[in-house]
Amino acid sequence: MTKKCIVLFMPKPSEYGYYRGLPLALMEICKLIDKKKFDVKIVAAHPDFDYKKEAIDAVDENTLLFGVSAMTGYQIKNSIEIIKFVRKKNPNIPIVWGGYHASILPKQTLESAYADIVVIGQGQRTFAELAQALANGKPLDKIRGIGYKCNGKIKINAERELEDVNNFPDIDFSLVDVEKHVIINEDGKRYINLCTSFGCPHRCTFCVEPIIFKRRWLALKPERVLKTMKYLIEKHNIEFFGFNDSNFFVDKERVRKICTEIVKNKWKIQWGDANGRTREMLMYDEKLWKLMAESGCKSILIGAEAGSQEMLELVGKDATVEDTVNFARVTREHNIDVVYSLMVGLPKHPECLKKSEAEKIVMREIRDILEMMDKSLPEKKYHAILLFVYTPYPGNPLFEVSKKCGFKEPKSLEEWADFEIVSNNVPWLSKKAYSAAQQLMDFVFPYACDYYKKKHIRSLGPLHDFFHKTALWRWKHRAFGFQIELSALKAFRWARAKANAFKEKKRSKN
Ligand code: B12
Repeated sequence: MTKKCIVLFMPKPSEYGYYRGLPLALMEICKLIDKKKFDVKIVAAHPDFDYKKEAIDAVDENTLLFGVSAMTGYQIKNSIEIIKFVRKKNPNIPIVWGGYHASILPKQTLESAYADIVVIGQGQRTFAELAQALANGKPLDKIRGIGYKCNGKIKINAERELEDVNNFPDIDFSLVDVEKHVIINEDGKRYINLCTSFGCPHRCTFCVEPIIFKRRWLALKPERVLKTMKYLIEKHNIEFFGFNDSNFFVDKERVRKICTEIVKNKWKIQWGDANGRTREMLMYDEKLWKLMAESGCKSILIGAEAGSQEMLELVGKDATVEDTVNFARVTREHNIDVVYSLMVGLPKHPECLKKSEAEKIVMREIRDILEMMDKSLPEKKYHAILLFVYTPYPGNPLFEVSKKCGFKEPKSLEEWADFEIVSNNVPWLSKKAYSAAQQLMDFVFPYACDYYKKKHIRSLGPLHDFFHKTALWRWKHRAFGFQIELSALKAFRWARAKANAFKEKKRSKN
């Protein structure tokens, strides 16, 4: 009998942006799939592939299901675009959605014509059971952790308990062309992404993790992490590991063990882009910081979020402004770079209902953030500061506050597909406040910091130096009006995006 084929698609994160990293979610859900019984084809929207053609070509009469993974926003749009073609080719193939968006809003996702089944939350075991049931024509009502359509009605089954991730086998890297997902980073190192833990024990009110993982943190044992790293070093000559974990640093003994073994094995690698928490990591002892640096830790991503205690409390950060300042000092001492992630425009019911009040709050948030960063990096050597305008993502407490403040939530999967992080989604942000935030997030921080320096020099040449100086000047003088550099950059980006879109259109026509 011919083997049934599972086709899985990882969409693009934004219209013109690609994610080159490994499609880890799809590789994770194949861990318990019996390869003797099923073939698996993973298609990732990658700039080097004609991913639309590949996904559609992969579908035939032998396809068991078509699965997609999506976070809220553009990934939904890109998935629907492909699903339309799949439906046209064979309307009987079950369409399975997984990932954060479908997990938060399973019923609403199933209300769409483009979804037949959703897998809610952790997918490894649920997906294997689902594939087995579909292949055997068995009913789906006993599979925990899914929702599905049955005779036009939506059914959401009993929840599935979170399972220890050490129960699952290692990732099968033969599922993808790993080389295509190796990125040469700014230092010329062969970079790959891995995820070694899932969830986060904290309670940030803007985050989706407490809903999906119920504040649990499920981590692979150090031996398992090291085994995978060893494989990638030996087989693919990986020199930099970027960790996608939501919080890599929860268990300091796990970190210690991983770092100790890296040093002991004399692996010439670097690692970083790992998410951590200031308060948690300030408890690390000096020996561990030294060990981390020695093992090649290059960068840590910190959700610093805000520059005032009031806002930190609103987002449930359980950390102080001083924690951010102290964290900057400790990491500087160990020569580890920090990527600070910050937000402005948080909803503060009932103040947000009055736009003039909201504007004052946002301007104060901006001032507080700059003051905090000035204190954190007194020598003005900035690595990376990522500023976001707060965007309400479904399912968390701040999303509910946002609704009270006048935010109109999208009401269907198709509406969520158009939900863009890059636009001003919140009604309480006045034009003036949004414009000041934009000046900081799109010009001042990216050009004052070193993070994008090489990339900017490549695209702008000597003009980068001029932008760098004006960015620092604007920062120092808090001068956010008259956005001449930003307007020039926007025009440049617009032209580049149009050229890329044209190239992509031409490619899919061929
Ligand atoms: C890497 C990453 C990205 C990449 C893209 C990744 C990609 N593959 O396309 C980039 C950097 C581009 C990105 C961008 C953004 N991201 Co992001 N990102 C991540 C991150 C750090 C890792 C994703 C990952 O690989 N996880 C590992 C896999 C194994 O876990 P998983 O996805 O949960 O998969 C499991 C289940 O969900 C399920 N499952 C998943 N897919 C499927 C599919 C099927 C068919 C099935 C059955 C099951 C299933 O099974 C898996 C195994 O249990 C996550 C946080 C995290 N740790 O997950 C945030 C996260 C997904 N991002 C998030 C957000 C908000 C964003 C941004 C909107 C904003 C921002 N500030 O970063 C932008 C949006 C894009 C844009 N317009 O630019 C949120 C999503 C919230 C939401 N409501 O969707 C997350 C959860 C971070 C957070 N805690 O808030 N992101």
